[in-house]
Amino acid sequence: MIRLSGITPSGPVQLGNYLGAIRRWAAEGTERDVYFIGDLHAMTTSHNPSRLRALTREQVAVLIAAGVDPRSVAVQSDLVRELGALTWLLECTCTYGEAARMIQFKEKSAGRASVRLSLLTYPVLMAADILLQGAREVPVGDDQAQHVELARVLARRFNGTYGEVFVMPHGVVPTAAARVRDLADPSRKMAKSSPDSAGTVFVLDPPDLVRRKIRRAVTDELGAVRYAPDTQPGVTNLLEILGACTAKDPRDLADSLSGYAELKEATADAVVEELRGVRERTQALLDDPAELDRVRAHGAQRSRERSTHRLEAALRVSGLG
Ligand code: AQP
Repeated sequence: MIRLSGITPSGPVQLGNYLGAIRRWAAEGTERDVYFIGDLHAMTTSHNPSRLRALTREQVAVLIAAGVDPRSVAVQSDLVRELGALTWLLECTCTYGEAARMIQFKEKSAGRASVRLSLLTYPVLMAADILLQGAREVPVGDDQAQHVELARVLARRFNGTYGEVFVMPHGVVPTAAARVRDLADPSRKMAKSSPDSAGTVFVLDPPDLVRRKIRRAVTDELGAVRYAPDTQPGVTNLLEILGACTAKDPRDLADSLSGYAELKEATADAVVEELRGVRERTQALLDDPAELDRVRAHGAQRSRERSTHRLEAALRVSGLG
């Protein structure tokens, strides 16, 4: 069974990406899976080409440094021709209404004077990512579950109209994945592209910066360390992070800590320790371009080998070629 998941190079990898996704890919992934850097997805909003290239490279390095099997790592644009072709076939299978109804499109386009057409069509590209590789299992957060459902609808419609080409994928929402919130504003999730980096711990931040950000994390006036997501979101977020880094239950941790200063020190120590190895190995990989190029070339070749016959079949049954 092939499992497929991705990360978008829309900014430097942050602690939430690492604790919620990458660490799991490293622990549970196999050589057969696909963990890809979605650089094409990063182009749906305004982007800087050289920054995109650098972030893509950095993400390849972070994945390998975190222990994701290098044989399962790929860069999306290395298959841009194949994906472009399949996206077109799937766009010809999808209705405008289906694309426009995607909640993420509504959220991300709201209030913007200018919206790239690709923001509307990117769930179809995501369907192409999944269907081209024949992925059966797609681990996603709640916010992406609707996109996997669209991939299923398109696969079923395409197979039913033209002939059985695609494997039916399933979205799986991972259980108990850490959901890390912004340190400066715990009402929103930690994100790579947050307007304010004070609330975001980046995986490559030096330890003293990590400590500074955690010491300045927003808490509350109540003064008691309690696991209470609704009434104490800042404190609860720190407990979640500490729990994820130490493999302890955040509720038990709350009982063992007497004040906010102690909670912040313990969390800072745990995060610095958790990220130390990843940061050092990433830096070593970024200094070794040949190794990164080799991993990337292998990922591209493997993805192409696995998908060429499926793309050819899809083109043929559609009446092309
Ligand atoms: N705060 C988070 N806590 C736990 N998991 C998170 N993920 C993202 N943020 C958190 C998970 O990381 C994986 C890769 O995410 P993505 O790059 O595909 O997209 P995203 O969710 O939009 O990531 P960001 O960091 O929030 O980026 P921007 O700022 O561009 O929106 C996914 O599995 C995601 O669930």
